[in-house]
Amino acid sequence: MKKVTYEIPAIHCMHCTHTIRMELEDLPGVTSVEADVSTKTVVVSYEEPADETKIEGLLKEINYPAKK
Ligand SMILES: [Cu+2]
Repeated sequence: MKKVTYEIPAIHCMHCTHTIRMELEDLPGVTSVEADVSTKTVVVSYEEPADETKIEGLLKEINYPAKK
């Protein structure tokens, strides 16, 4: 299992982290998502078939583009 941390400047409240968590957890292979409002970071644990390209693509699609 792999783990990646993203900085997401667009996070500003619990609603944002909730949306991000729901969307990422729907991505096949994503096993856990920890989103933190105060640090604007999201830690994603994943395995195949998920990969960083798919995770980053999804974040961009839902308007929370990641800075790594
Ligand atoms: Cu928000």
